[in-house]
Amino acid sequence: MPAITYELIKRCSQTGARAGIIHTPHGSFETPIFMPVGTQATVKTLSPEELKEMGAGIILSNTYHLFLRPGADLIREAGGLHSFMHWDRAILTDSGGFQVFSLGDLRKISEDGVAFRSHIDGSKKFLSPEIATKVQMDLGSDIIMAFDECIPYPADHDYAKKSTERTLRWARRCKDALVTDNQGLFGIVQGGIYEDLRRVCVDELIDMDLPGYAIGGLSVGEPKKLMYEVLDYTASALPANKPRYLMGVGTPDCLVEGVKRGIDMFDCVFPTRVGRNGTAMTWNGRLIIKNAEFEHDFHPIDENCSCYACRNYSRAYIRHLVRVNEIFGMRLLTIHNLHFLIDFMRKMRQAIIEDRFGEFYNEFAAKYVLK
Ligand code: PRF
Ligand code: ZN
Repeated sequence: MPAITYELIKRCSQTGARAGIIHTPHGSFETPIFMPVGTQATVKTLSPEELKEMGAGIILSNTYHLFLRPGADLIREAGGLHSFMHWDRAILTDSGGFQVFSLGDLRKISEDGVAFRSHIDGSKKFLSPEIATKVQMDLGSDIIMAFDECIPYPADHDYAKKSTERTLRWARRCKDALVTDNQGLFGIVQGGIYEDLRRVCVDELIDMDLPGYAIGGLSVGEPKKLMYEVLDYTASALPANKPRYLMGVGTPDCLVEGVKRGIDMFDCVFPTRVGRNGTAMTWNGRLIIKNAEFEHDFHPIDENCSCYACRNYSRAYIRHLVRVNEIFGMRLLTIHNLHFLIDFMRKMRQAIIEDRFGEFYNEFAAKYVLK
């Protein structure tokens, strides 16, 4: 049995949406799912118990950050990331490719890998497909991501083609470097905004017979309409019996559009980051809790939300905490936002199972205000 398997539960009769279950060595979770981001081996401000209470079945962490600090050796010594951070459900780690490429001038890319300077102390570092895979093996992540290049937007066809071909060679090297049966390697589809490149990339990755596939290189500044077009042909070309993961996407409107096109997994810093900035996510769009309009508002963030923050605290109180920069205010908004998104995914899944995803989609579009 491969470490990671996908079980299809129900397919929507009108769209590409699907409900499933993903099985991992650290438990199973229902899809479509949103994965909270725990970059530094913690989902900022929350304990694992709080994450469990809101129903998180898998979290994402980052090779790049943990490789620099505290280092893979220390986490291996601790018995792996699960034991180090006291999280016994599934963990997916991103490979570091994306983070390294965000460093701009501080990096130099070659066929072998990427030389870069640490954003912490400026020291020289190197990541390659082999090193990124070895680090993720040491971390003990259930799902290991291939080391890729996220092509910037815009990029011309020639650059995108060369980069995508290298990402494919790197994916094969990651597969060769993986020597464990209880972790699964996901390939990452790149190709920029070019259909021919996306299709070649999908075909080559399918030939590698990996347990899951991610779509990378989207939500990098391109218009949303273009992202949905790329998603249309990319997601539908991926195998139906494997999980599909759209990387770095997590606003409600993009989640609905992704699920509609058959995406099963998402991650994004959005809910946690905007929460720490004083913003609450709701079915009607974002609430800027800091705003003066909430000064005397003693209602919860959302009357219908069952999260710890909404059960016990008012908008006025949370606004006060945010304004005076109290950590508890950040915690309450992080709890609410993650609870909201996990619940949002659960409601989409239920709609798919009852074959009314089309109605869910229309109701969402009617209510949700893009800001
Ligand atoms: N590659 C990797 N991680 C990512 C991305 C990618 O393209 C993105 C793009 N949205 C987010 N995170 N490895
Ligand atoms: Zn709430």
